[in-house]
Amino acid sequence: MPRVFSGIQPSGVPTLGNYLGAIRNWVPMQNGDESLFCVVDLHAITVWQDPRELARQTREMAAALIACGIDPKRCILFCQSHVRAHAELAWIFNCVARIGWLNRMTQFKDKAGKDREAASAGLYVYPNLMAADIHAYHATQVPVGDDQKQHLELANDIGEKFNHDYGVEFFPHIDPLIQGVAARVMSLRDGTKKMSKSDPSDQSRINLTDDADAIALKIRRAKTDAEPLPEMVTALEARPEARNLVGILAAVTGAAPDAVLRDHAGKGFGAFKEVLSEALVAHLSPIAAEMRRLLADPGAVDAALAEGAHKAAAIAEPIVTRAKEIVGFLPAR
Ligand code: AQP
Repeated sequence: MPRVFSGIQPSGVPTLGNYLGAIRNWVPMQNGDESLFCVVDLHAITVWQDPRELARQTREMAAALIACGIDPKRCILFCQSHVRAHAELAWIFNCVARIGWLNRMTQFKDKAGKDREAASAGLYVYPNLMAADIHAYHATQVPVGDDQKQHLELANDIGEKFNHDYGVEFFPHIDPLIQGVAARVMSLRDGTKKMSKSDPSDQSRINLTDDADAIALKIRRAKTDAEPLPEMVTALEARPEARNLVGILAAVTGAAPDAVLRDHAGKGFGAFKEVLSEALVAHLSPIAAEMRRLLADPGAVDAALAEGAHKAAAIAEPIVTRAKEIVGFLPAR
């Protein structure tokens, strides 16, 4: 069974996008020490994080993952900064990756905004750290939302260049696993922007901690258009907000988008939004309740992360030690 690795940043409360695009797909991939799920706090600080909030958000993210079905006894769940191998291998990869490769990364352009000179150097080399996260475990399967495809291609370019430059077959090829009808969930305020936990507008997203009233209000206010719903999803090509809401309902109910449309074709969004809110509340409220229960005992969440870090380090350290030998570093005694 190939080793699986995936990560999520503790940069805010996890959203419906994180859940449908990533977390829920991790649940059936749990396979003991062959599956690693990581709260990537080193990535989170590539943009400013309030230090008083970061530790709390990290624990909250771990609780969210457990509440969504990631069981620390059936996989390795840990916090990235607890395993040094990530940062060490990332430095080597900073020296393998080419600036031209990083210049092509669209996520850097989106996140840095207009004033690129003011972005952190960490944000620029973020994809090298992501490559290290995966290669430090010789993981070959990486479940992600489709926004991360470009970073995974870069991780493969880095692994291949390392192998080529040092004349070894050390880092394996990584396969992205991009799944589900809602592979990319879009903002509720702008159907051309992805739903993000750090979007300044809370109305743009559904948080996994939102209660029924908050969900209903956000869906009622979600941007739509004046046209009735069509019969086929192909007719929603030029209607990103409508397509997004249909995709979300399909994803939470497990129906195909065309099947969702068959029930609503010819109608406006009023009734559709009510059905969508109800489906979201039914799906998400048990997760929010479980998160509250877990966070009532923060010590237990921290203990689960500590055990995970111990197991993760036992896999990554020999791999990164070997990478350092390949590079020619004098072994530490
Ligand atoms: N809107 C989305 N639709 C589908 N998948 C998504 N993911 C994120 N947003 C969506 C997937 O969630 C996983 C973890 O993402 P991350 O937290 O590491 O970083 P991100 O992609 O930058 O997520 P956010 O929510 O947008 O965080 P911020 O606001 O901090 O940048 C990834 O697999 C991602 O594909």
